[in-house]
Amino acid sequence: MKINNIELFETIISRTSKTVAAEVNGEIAFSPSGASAGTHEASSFVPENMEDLESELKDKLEGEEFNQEDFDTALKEYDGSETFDSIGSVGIALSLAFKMASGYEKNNVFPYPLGNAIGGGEHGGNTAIQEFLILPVEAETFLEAVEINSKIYRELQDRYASKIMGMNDEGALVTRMDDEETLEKLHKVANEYGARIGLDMAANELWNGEKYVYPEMGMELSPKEQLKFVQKIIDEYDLYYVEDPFHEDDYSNHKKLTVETDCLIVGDDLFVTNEKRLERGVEQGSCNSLIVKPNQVGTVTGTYETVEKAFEKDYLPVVSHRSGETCDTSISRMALEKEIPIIKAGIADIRISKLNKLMLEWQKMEKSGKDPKMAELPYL
Ligand code: 2PG
Ligand code: MG
Repeated sequence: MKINNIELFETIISRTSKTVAAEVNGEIAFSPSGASAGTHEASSFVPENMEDLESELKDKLEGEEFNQEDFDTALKEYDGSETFDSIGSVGIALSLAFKMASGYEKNNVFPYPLGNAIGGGEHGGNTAIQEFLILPVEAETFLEAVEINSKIYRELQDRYASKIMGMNDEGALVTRMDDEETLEKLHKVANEYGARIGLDMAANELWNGEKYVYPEMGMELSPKEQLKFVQKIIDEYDLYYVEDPFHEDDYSNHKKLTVETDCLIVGDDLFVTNEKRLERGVEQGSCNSLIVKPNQVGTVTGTYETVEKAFEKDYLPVVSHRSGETCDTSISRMALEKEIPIIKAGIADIRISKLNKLMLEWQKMEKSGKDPKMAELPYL
């Protein structure tokens, strides 16, 4: 594709802090922003000299022909690092805008929406665990899947009204319950709707260098005790999905947990969508699934290399929003293009832009006789 026009803009995310939007040949994409970001992620910041950057990038890129890989390489060369240490969020915004301008393929396999029902940790809330998630595994259509998540969310609001204080950064409910009570209540309600539950423990944020700390429950667990605790709650609450149960450099305990359970053990801060970190996980047998967040690795090319490696090695990819979001729908488009079986994109608030994109695509395919279907999930 020939680059006719590049522009950069200052915009905001759902937490109201600044982010970057980029336009390539008339198509716009935004960079999201994480609160519980891993230390091995690509840099994410809004550069001060956006106007100078825009004019330098125009000089360098406009009028030239690129494919996605060459474009992403040119961005890294301009930056001078693999992790966008100079241009920060401009990197992923431009890479996503280029992809948007060159077009996403639409396959007819849809992801299951993994919804954050009750939240805590760095995203705000009473629990130490960051996300209490629901997955409507019995849904036969994407619309039904979204409806089940919405019903569970509203049911929680009604049934536990006296315990609910509001919503957090991701639109998840903030309650007065501690971690175990939340698990108990969510398990009960999700069961009634045929959904399974999961957690993003975001254990980096619990880890103080020696122990995993759960202030609400007065617990401080050594890595060995953390392993036992996670195994216990997997059994007790029939968890389908556990993300980041250990800190970002603990490949060994991730492996111990993976071999002893038959649920998804998902690396987010552990892999940061980075093919090399995933390879190390594959070698060691750590996790059987991974979070895919384009801005963790900084480019669409890097994201897709990691997704392809995951499929090759039988790791289930879960494409995910960040806690600081915009209405950008790139991850929904990626899910359809790469047939990614799960999308973690919230239930309410600004998160619905990603769900709505997939709801529209499902209905469009039905109308045109393209026979959309839900992805196949393992361990059911
Ligand atoms: C996560 C994400 C999204 P953040 O940890 O998986 O839910 O949070 O964007 O704050 O890293
Ligand atoms: Mg996470």
